[in-house]
Amino acid sequence: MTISPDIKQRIQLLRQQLQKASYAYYVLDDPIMEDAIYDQLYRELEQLETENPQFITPDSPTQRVGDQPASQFISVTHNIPLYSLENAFNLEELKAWEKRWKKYSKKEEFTSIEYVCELKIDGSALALTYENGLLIRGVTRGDGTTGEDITQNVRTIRSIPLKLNLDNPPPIVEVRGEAFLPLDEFDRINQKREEKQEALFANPRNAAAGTLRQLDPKIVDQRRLQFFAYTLHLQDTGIKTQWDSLNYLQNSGFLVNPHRKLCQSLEAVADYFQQWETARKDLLYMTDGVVVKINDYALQTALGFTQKFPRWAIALKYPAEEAVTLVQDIIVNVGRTGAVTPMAVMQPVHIAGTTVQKATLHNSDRIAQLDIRVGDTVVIRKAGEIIPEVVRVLEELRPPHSQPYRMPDRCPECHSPLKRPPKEAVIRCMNLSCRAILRGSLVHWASRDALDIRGLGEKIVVLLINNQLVNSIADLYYLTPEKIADLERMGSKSAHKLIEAIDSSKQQPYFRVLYGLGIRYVGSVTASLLAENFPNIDQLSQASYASLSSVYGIGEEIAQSIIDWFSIEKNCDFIQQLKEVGLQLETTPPKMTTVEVSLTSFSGKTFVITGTLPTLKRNEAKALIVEAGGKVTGSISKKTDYLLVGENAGSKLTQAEKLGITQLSETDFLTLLKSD
Ligand code: 0OX
Repeated sequence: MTISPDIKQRIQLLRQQLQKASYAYYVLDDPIMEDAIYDQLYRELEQLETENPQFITPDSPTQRVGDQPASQFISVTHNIPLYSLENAFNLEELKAWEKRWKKYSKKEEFTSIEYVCELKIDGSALALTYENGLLIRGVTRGDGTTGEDITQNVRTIRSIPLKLNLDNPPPIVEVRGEAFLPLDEFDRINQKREEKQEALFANPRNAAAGTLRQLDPKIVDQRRLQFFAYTLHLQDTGIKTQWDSLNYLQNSGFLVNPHRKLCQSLEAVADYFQQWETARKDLLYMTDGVVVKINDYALQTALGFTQKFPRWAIALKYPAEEAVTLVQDIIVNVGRTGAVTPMAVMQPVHIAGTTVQKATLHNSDRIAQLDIRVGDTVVIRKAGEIIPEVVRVLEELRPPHSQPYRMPDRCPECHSPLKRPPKEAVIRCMNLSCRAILRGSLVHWASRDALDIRGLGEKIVVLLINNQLVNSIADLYYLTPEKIADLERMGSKSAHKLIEAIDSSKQQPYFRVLYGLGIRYVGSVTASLLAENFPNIDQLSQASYASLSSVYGIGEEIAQSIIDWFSIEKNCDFIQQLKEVGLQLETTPPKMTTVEVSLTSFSGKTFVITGTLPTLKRNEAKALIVEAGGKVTGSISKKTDYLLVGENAGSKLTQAEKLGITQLSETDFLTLLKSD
């Protein structure tokens, strides 16, 4: 059969378009094509290539993920060793470094020195080789002299070009940089692992390193690693500075960190370091310092290397986010779903700007894995917005006669037996009348994205329960100012205010009530979907498994969880009580009650996201904004229109407050999106 030249041409065009779209999405962070269109063109290319395999080229977007798992990785000696960086921990040490290299250079005077400042990405270093513009090898750092050939895995990283975007690519070039896992991707992977009862990754760096050493490239492909390029090894070019090499890398199609800065003095370097000490907390990936490099290649060459480090570069590190402390106790916390989470109570320790006394131990598997005991000395870590966790136990410092910790077999609150449901990593209190479950349910009911009852926080909830004023959510609606005025620290004015807030919550829309019920897997996005498809609670309570799971976005697990919830008599009584109280249990046309803004369109609006959103992942929120015509940026400025705020918001919240930028909770955001 002769192949029509049209097919070859079509394949080439498809490839070019898909490459462009992928570059715009993964490197420029500025998509030019809808996902659905990309998928359709991709499938077309895939089919044409299957039918005409002679046209497959290694740089085709279809060739990113290999289908043969490796049996092992081959060791490769680096042509040029990958040096590590000398560390400085404060500005004094930075100054001492400048003095040292100046002395070493033996030059009398330096009129002007330029430094390139780069954020120090906390990931895994890689060396990539391109021959005639094509990626031929990707190798881990290893011990700096020898690494492992992980080309198959490297090819799955979308921000690494398979082909350089250069008209006349050099015969050979080596590019180095850092592969890393964005924080939201790290959270997603750990959440999945928790569901599957697999050991959790302690931090994004370990997760990135572990992923790169996976033998099966399909697994690597599912964990969306990214790559920032920072070193170019290229002979006989006109490039004379680190700054120009970064721009060359960017023009060749690599993702180069946009926060790099060319500094004309050590003072400017110090300013950069101080500025990023706070700002880095809002980045979507982990950084642990700033890398300072002498810009001029000639001076770099003159200075050369010590046994271990280049003399022309230094890592200026931020204070450790890990700290050592003593475990005073191990307690368990019972959440609103009855899930029992063990926590280490520790001697207070200062870490990443806050004093920490408790760290999560996740579940009994993690306890067994750590073998953590009361009296142990432990390393704890606080990373980004992740709650502190115990990374490891320093067993050498364990006191004699310590005993392994055993999870309780009864609920610490209601003493009923705890159970570990099949296929789950957590153990649960199954007593629906447990006070801990009631406390958690009330706090959730009153939370910002549910019924948003201002003034009803955990402290008041505990007082209401302890004084036997509230025994269920419905009881809230029978409280009067007189009944609560005598509670600790509650004057008549706040009593009136709280009762008013509780009363106004009766006007909150149906989907917020649904979210407030706390049905497992029903977050605010799912609650909105349910409210749209089952416009009143009776329809929802009688919905079949088939009709629930036929709704786009409602998976089997959610459908089953809803069925299970409504099959419990106590829950049906609860719904009846809510009806009697007068809560909204059916869909009414959306009203903008929470945010006093009227958005006609998201188009052209700039959003910043901070903190952990209750249900949406950052990239999901981002996708929704972009889809509706808006833009998401990483930092607050006067141009920011909205700040989407979740739990544990960082400094962006303070900045937004200062600039008077409108804040939206996830629910506010979804309400606006719906009315858009
Ligand atoms: C980083 C990073 C690491 C060049 C010579 C020694 C270290 N983690 O972000 N290394 C380097 O540079 C090499 N730059 C960086 N930005």
